[in-house]
Amino acid sequence: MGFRPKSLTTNTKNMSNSLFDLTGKRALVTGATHGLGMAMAKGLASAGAEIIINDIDQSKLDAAIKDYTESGVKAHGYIFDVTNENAVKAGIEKIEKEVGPIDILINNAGIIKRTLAIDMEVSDYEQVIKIDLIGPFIMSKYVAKGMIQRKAGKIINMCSMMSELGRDTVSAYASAKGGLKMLTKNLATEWARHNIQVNGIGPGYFATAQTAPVRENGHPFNDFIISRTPAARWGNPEDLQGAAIFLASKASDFVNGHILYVDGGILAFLGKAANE
Ligand code: NAP
Ligand code: GCO
Repeated sequence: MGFRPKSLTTNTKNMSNSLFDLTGKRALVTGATHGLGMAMAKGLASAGAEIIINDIDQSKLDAAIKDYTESGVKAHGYIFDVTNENAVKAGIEKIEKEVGPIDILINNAGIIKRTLAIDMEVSDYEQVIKIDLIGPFIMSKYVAKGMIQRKAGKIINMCSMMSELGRDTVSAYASAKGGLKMLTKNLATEWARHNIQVNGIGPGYFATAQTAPVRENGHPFNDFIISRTPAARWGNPEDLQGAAIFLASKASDFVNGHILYVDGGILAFLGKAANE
């Protein structure tokens, strides 16, 4: 048998677990009062991380903290708008003072406005870009300050199928998510030297409040997405937990600027003729 490092022969099971162990790590997930953010936060908690969540709505935050507690997850909650630089700066200072240094940041907060470009108000376009692209920049800038000092950190940006593809009505969102893909790659190149890994997760189509308008009540988009997805289903938020744990853990210490698509095969699939 060829050379096998001692650690692989003596405690492979323990070693593989320690690669994904987040015990002692603090994770901040923005917009995590429900949906994909909550699922990923609970996933990180299952790997041992201490959870900090953010939102802009106090009543949703209070309800979410109750949900986390009932799920056995002790979550700290903080209210600030990710597009407000002063609020983000103050929020991160408050978190690092009250909870401790942030080791993992998931830039999850986001909105979508579905309007054909020709009909879209510039102000609506600007709002999507502000929350979905400028927000992650502001968050990353202020969390990275401490990570650079500590020479360690994990930043994960929530990209999208629309980081790669377009479709009617989502031009603002695609612009933001396409930009977020490139922001991820650029921050990765600037901060890798400080042992900060910046990567993205690109979900396919997931069953959350954000997609409910085009998924429920017999909307034709529902059948379309199921036909366009080789896995023939919408994603469940829990389907993202493994990717989040991987990109938040030691297992991804040499992964930089990567967008990990969790899409049931959509991006791999050209589609098929109607009568095939
Ligand atoms: P969601 O249900 O719409 O949740 C978005 C969260 O972001 C909400 O908690 C919202 O808070 C929060 N938020 C919005 N604006 C904010 C701001 N300015 N500051 C702080 N928090 C803010 O979305 P989701 O489906 O869970 O998706 C989460 C992320 O994944 C988004 O970035 C989305 O673009 C992306 N994504 C989703 C899918 C999908 O199929 N669902 C696929 C690919 C990517 P309030 O509820 O209080 O407004
Ligand atoms: C839409 C959907 C998508 C998903 C997601 C796909 O209207 O096309 O909302 O944009 O939210 O981003 O990855």
